[in-house]
Amino acid sequence: MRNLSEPMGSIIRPSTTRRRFVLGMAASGVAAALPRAGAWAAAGEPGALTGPEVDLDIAPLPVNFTGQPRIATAINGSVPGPLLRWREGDEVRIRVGNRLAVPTSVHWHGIILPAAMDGAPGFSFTGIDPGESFEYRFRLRQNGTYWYHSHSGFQEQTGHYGPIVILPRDPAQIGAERDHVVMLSDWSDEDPVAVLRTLKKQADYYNRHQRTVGDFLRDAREQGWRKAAADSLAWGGMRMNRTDLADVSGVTYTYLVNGMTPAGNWTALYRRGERVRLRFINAGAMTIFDVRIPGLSLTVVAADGKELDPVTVEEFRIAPGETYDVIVKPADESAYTIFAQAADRSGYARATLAPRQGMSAPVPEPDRRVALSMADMGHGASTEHAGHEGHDMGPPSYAVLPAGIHHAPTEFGVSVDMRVATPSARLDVPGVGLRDNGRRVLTYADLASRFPDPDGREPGRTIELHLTGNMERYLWSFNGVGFMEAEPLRFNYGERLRIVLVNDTMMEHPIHLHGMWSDLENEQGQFQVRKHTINVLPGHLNSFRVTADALGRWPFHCHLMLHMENSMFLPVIVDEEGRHEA
Ligand SMILES: [Cu+2]
Repeated sequence: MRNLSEPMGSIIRPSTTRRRFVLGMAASGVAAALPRAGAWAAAGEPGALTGPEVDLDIAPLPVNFTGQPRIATAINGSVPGPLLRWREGDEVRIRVGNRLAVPTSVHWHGIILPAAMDGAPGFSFTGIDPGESFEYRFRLRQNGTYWYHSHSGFQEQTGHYGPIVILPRDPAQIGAERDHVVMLSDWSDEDPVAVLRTLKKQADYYNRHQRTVGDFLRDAREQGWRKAAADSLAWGGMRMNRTDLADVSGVTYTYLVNGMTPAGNWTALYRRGERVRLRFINAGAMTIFDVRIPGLSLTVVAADGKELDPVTVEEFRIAPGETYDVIVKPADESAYTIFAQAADRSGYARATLAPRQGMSAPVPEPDRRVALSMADMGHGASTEHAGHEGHDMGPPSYAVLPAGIHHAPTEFGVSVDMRVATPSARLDVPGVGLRDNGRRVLTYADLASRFPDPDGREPGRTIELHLTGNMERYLWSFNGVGFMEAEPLRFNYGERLRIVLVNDTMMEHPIHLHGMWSDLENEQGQFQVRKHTINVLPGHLNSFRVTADALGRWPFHCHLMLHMENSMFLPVIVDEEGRHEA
């Protein structure tokens, strides 16, 4: 174990007790004495496994991220697990051994493969019992940045995740002299089961940012009394706590980059003039991150593994499950801070890009916390269009739902405490806390695949699903129906269909469909970008196309772990029996 009598005080310079906790007492959580441990931490380069045959060993591992010894769920003795560097076209074989006391699994997030290899227990796969092993085998039909993680219990929260880089068969169109994985995650010393129990008792427990009269007065000063009062009344009327931007926060989380705390300062090396490809992966269980590197422009070249028309920004939001590849080109030999603040501003993950180990650059303070506004919720969207004011506009029209949105009868029950009447379909919305922050922030409107619609057919039918919840009871669902009661969604094998997601809650939900791509559409219902995880903003509507070319039973769920568990989760069945109509 790390010698705790040598705190990292000279690096941390804590201003408060809580800040010290947020930054992490220990440099890295992984015990240095164990074999292969700290592969990520020690050299600043990931422990990579190359070649099509891989052995992964899932076992408990003593760690210490905060000064308190804990047990993580590790892969080959490290958190994250090893980088799997594969080549497109190869057939890979991964033997996974389970040395835990409970069943485990490995899900290959974003990889197109047969259902039996997908690794979600209870679907086309039974899980890996203690002492048992399982051999995964599938051919790689794609390239790019992906990741793997447990689909069993809360193991992902406790360290069971790792990155995948699939090199293209043909040389990449977008070159870089350096290549680093930047895997973001959130660590809690609390047992995730206890965290969920706490949230069930008091949903705002980890939210230490309740609004006060002082906040209202500040809003009034900045926005004028009328707007502040109108906002306040509207929120009061919906019985919502508008500051609840994250269920679980820096109160319990320490945010990690490649398994290193902010104090540990994981460092990516570069040489002057190099193009550096940074492969960001959000492996956080419950944390949406806002990422920037002060002093450098970020050219985003891939989303969820797939190449984009490059777009240059200063900041991007990344939700759990998503990946973004970014090219930076430092022109000097300075250190730069890779700064990933939690969307609720309760803490941050931090790393450094530098020509040498041991360098560092100033670390920004987290931005001021901004409350969710009616504009963020889409309610204000009609007044954002030039020339329109007030509430006398007709109902908005949606290209993908010509008859308007439809709340299912199941949405009218105790499991749903809010429905949005006029969701916004706009993609050029940065998300709460990023609006007008003075930086050029990536939005989904900026993401354009470098290829036309890979299917080419218009969707044959549309399935409308609402993302629903009851914040106070900490219940999450599709259309007000939790996983246990839900009828599976049925796709006809071979069809092209459209899914419309309407977010009736005040939280973002990164929705992930296994086994098939999610081809995000623009506001007009045209193909825009191929993804595997679509982060739907509060009060917004997103649509995507699916080609149902993968037989079997597949999970479809929110990638916020406690939302998935509790239980924004639907089974999808792709079969050839009969026709299924919307
Ligand atoms: Cu969710």
